[in-house]
Amino acid sequence: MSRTSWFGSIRRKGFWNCEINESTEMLRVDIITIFPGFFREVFDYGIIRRARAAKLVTVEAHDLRAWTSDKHHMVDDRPFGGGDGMVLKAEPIFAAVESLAGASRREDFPEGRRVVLLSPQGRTFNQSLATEFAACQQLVLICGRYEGVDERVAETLVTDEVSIGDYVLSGGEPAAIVVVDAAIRLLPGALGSETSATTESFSDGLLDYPHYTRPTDFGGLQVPEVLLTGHHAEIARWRREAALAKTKRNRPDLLKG
Ligand code: 9WO
Repeated sequence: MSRTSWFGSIRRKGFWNCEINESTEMLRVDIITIFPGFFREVFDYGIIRRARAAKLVTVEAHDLRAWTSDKHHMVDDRPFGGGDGMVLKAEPIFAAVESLAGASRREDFPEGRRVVLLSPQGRTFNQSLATEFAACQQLVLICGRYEGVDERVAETLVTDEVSIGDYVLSGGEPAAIVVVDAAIRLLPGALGSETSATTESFSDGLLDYPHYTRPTDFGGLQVPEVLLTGHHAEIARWRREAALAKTKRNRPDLLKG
């Protein structure tokens, strides 16, 4: 048997075949935005780059203007009831989701397909929601701009209205990057063998313990002695206590739940 036909037979069984992976395991992320260029490089680094190269995920940013039907490609309009600023129109957003996800009402999306609106009015994003998103087949993220998004998008189209925290941004794009990053690093195989998602912050409800590397003396700033002893049990105890102390100081809310 020649080398090429042996390789071909393995491929047909699907062990190394991306096309089979694509229909089963792969996460597809579609971002709807009026600034697709905003995302040009952010997904080209580190874990996300590696996950894309390994075909664990595809990420695409789509220009909302492509789904406008008027000759001026209007994505925004003035608010009913008056007030300053503009509101993103419902129609192009519904059309974009229809074409990217195959439906435009939340009850028509199959399980495994989530349509997310990033907005300060959403429920707060956390590690648990990141885990749910990582288990999806497709994530469609809608980035708002201007003074807001026509509320019919939140009322009937999206499955999740999500905030990454209590502050106002100039648009949903930075929040979409946060959500996509948190989900992708949780995909099976995204982290190298050197790192485990389960040993990091939040997996045990505490903040991470402090880290140090060489030199041991940095202009008089010392590394805690215990970390230099090689005594694994004592190091583990020190790390637990340091994590707890840091959580009490910076995030007491995590200890009350
Ligand atoms: C603008 C504004 C101006 C005066 C008073 C109140 C205001 N609220 C807003 C506003 O919410 N603008 C949004 C900007 C419109 C939708 C997109 N924008 C957005 C998304 N800002 N912040 C987010 C966001 C998304 C997810 N997590 C945190 C913030």
